[in-house]
Amino acid sequence: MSMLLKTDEGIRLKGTLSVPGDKSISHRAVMFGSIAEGTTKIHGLLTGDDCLRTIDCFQKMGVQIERNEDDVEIRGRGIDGLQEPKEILDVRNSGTTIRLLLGILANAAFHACLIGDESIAKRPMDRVVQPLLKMGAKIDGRENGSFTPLSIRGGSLTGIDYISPVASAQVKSAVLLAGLRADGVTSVTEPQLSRDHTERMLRLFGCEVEEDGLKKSIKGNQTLRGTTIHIPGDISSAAFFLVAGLIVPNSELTILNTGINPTRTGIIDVLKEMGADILMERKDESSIEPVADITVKTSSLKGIEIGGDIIPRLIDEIPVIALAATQADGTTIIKDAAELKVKETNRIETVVKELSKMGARIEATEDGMKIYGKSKLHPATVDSHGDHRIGMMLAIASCLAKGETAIENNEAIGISFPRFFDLLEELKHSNT
Ligand code: SPQ
Repeated sequence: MSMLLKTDEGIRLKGTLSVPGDKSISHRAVMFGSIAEGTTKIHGLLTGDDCLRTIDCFQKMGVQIERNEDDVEIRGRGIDGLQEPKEILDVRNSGTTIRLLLGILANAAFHACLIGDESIAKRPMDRVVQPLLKMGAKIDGRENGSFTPLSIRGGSLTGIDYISPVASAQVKSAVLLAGLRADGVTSVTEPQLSRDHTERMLRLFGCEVEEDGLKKSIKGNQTLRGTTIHIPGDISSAAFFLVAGLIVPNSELTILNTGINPTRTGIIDVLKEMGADILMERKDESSIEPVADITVKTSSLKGIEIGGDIIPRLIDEIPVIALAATQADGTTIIKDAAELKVKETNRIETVVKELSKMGARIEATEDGMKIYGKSKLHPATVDSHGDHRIGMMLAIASCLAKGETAIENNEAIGISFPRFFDLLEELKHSNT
């Protein structure tokens, strides 16, 4: 499908909005609720396609999950209570679903087959499969288990001390989840800190997770107990409106109840360094995940260098940070971000290709990109390539391009932000 976005002379963005629940936290809430003993109530679940896939997979393993809009009630079966699925588990576009599920299934003494869409078929699964094989799970798949389709038969596992070559929350989570039922202690050490929602939520479900710098450890034979979870707004979704409010002239936006877990707020740090006017008002301190209302006003931005330990804290926001950089004075260099190549698309390639069509001066590098500001953007026919974050970034870019911009494959946005286009239109005001 294609979406036509019209931008009139002198539009500005104004208003207060809420973004849908955090995708990473939503997946984990459904997964942990399913393998916990007792009932789990979730409020504010993201109802995008990725999280609906997670629900579907656990329903296929006999878990009773009832959903009323974004409120969900799960009758947990305990890890040992999951049933062998009669059908193939299809995760479609969701990397988090397949990788974390592999960690859970490594404990289950039955057989399961996992597939996804064309994008998932290109994404590396060996980063999760390798440590799980070391723990004793039986996994096979295309190219020796490196890609989907995959099949897994779990069983009795032994804890390992795993040194991960990549800073990846999906790898860390899969190994820790496998460790829940393994003999002994299971540890994962990563080169930089990735998002820590799994560690926080395991504690909420009554498990012990130990931390020693970048090393996270879990003892085997732990049981999760059902609980109640309130999911904050997704900072990765808020990111599109943060940047929109900064680069569209005469704008001011407030985004309510946004998750500000420090492992996710790299975008705030980077935008502030670029000169952004951002105000954060911290909310309820009692939640396991910190939350704030965030206000942004149109600002003059300057180019900066982004790399090193901050990359895992903003990896999913790089497409929209690249857009912000097209409107900054000077050059922005994004480096140490080769992980972008194995996301829903190769995000170095798709960002450079699509923003160039709109007049941005941007080039790909081996591990990131170089953006030369400031560019005047013009309308074009652009393509999300089936990647929700590329589609949303292009929709925000269209607000600077007077005229009509067509976004092809716009339906991908439903993966993480079902009402995105309606919300964007509601915030548009004329300057006169
Ligand atoms: O779930 P999926 O498809 O991997 O989603 C993405 C995204 O942009 O929405 C990545 F393409 O987010 C990942 C993120 O990049 C979600 C995630 C998580 O919930 O644990 C962790 C990050 O991936 P990784 O590979 O660094 O662990």
